Amino acid sequence: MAEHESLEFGKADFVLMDNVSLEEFMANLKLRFEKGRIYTYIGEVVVSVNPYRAMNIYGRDTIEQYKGRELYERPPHLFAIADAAYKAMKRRNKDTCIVISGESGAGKTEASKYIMQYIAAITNPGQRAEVERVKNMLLKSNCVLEAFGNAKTNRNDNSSRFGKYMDINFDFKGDPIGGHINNYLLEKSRVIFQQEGERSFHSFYQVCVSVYVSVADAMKVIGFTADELQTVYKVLATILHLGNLTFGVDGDTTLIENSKVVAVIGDLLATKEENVEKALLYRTVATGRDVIDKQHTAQEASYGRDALAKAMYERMFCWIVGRINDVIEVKDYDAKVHGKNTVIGVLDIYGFEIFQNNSFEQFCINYCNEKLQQLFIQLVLRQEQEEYQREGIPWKHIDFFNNQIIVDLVELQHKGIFSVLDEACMNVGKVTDEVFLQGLNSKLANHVHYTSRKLSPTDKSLEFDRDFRIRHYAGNVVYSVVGFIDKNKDTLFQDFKRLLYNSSNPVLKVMWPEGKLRITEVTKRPLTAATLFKNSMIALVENLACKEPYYVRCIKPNDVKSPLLFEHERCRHQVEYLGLLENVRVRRAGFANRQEYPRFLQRYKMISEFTWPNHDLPSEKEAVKKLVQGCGFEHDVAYGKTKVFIRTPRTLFCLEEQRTEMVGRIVLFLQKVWRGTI
Ligand code: AOV
Ligand code: MG
Repeated sequence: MAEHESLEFGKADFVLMDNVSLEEFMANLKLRFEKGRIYTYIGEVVVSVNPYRAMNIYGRDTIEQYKGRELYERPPHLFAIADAAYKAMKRRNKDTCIVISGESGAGKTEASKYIMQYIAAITNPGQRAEVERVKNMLLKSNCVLEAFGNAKTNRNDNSSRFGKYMDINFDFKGDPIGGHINNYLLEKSRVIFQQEGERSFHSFYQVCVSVYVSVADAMKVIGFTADELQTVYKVLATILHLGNLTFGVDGDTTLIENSKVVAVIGDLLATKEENVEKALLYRTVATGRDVIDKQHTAQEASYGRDALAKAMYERMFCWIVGRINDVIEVKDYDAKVHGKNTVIGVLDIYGFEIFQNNSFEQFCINYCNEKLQQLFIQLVLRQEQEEYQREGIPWKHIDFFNNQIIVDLVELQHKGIFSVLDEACMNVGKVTDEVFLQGLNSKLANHVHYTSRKLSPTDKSLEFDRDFRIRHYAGNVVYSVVGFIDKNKDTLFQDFKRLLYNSSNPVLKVMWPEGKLRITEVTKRPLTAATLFKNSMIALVENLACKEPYYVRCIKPNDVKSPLLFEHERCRHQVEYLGLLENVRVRRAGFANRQEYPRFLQRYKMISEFTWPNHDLPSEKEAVKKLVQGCGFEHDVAYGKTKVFIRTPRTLFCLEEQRTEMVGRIVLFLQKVWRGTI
């Protein structure tokens, strides 16, 4: 429970509600939003409502207020969660992670930046140069990745179009000594197409104006060389020029209509004009022992051009992440192998989104959000309840919607949507989006979370034959199958890879190592985009699940970016699908802290005459009972089979205070004995 806030701002922790009801929850959320209190706890989870205005709550003075404090000592804030994760890492040697979730535009990326700023501000009191360097790199990398990976969408002017997980490594002093960024599926189709009202990645616009100066500066600080920066500009320029290329036909010949552009591209890519032209118009194929050049149709050539633009951008993005990792990764061999090296991971992904037209990218993004919701369920709602049952603590089960069924619908082997898609892609003969849709309809006809125009012909939301609909945890989304097959196969003709590898620009060449292979050496079918994404999501969730998680649950108050508007229905929907009320119920009925009896006794035995220095009770459990009774905390504690459960954090805080006092007294006593004054 947070103190130092008067009740006029509502309840700082939803756990303190008089009645756990949706109405009361919403009233409290609204009141706090209107009073400028954008953060509220559910125990250790932070609920955040996007204020859509600059808040004066992230400065140095605020940081000082939270530094080293316990969660409930100060009003709710992201800083308190960051500090809790940091303390757990430092005191208990635990790897922790901060998972930030919420739909598009809810404030995840902003939150992740404030969290990183906080961690940077409270560490390295000794001003060690190497640690300062690492911190600077970590902060600068945000600005670079946002330039290349974010774009304006109809949901958010600065929408993350890639998933980002950043590990920060700490040494035994608790100072950051390095980091590592994992990036997930960039929405590269944005390079060639944007829905109405949207834009391509910021980087394309920043090339033209001075804003880019700050990004370029950040890149220089990180260590990108002048040649590397030049290559980045050239790749962006190439993509823009590719967009101007058109193809036509003359009899049997496919040709480039505006061939001047080809010369420009050749120049930018440091390769011969005729090589560019050939790669755009022909495909080298191996037939038996022969290698022949097969001419593209105009349609194939356009497809190739778009694939090239997308692939060049994606490859450059991954290369930038790789270069940042080169400079932030823990270098010191000792720190890696011998030193205590703990991490705090910060996850900031693309939020759940529904657009006018939803395609493969939205499908992947929304699946990613399902996975994270499932993790939240596992860690916060399910395991918690299972532990009470296991330990024999009286417990009334709290129901919640388990979205595992939707996760399975997408990712299950053989039966899931990704499997059906991969199968359709491998079809011999006809490989079309319609074949994929037929596959879905035949395999998933009876699934309660799946339907399509064919299965529900009278359903108004399914306008076209190509539509299918998924009932996601966060709402219904209609997807169009158009483009699923292509995007999943993600084909880039080998000729382009060889073209880029053979560039005389060494920076560009590095991005395309597989261009080294000759046509006859390329045999393996690459994994599909869906399979790669699924595997990366499964690995991500496994990685998060083995860390101690801290959650920030972001809510978007309205769709018009207004700082004043709290749209009740919009917010209620989010509170519901995020499972926040269930979170309150579990938390309220549950216990904030638990410890195994021996560990608890070891830590607090000095505060009770029954246990200090030793106890003569039949078991450690009995000894803990006696200790707790003696301190007067009986009402706030339950005894499980192997662990003692403490309901409110305040009790633990009191125990800690008493312990600190006793340790002080014991030390004083021992000093006196030592000096012979006793
Ligand atoms: P998202 O990361 O959750 O969306 P952002 O963090 O980009 O959302 O937030 C969207 C916009 O809301 C920002 O550009 C700010 O204008 C505003 N905003 C968010 N949090 C704050 C805050 N704490 N203080 C002031 N303004 C804020 V997405 O990446 O689209 O899923 O994909
Ligand atoms: Mg974002």
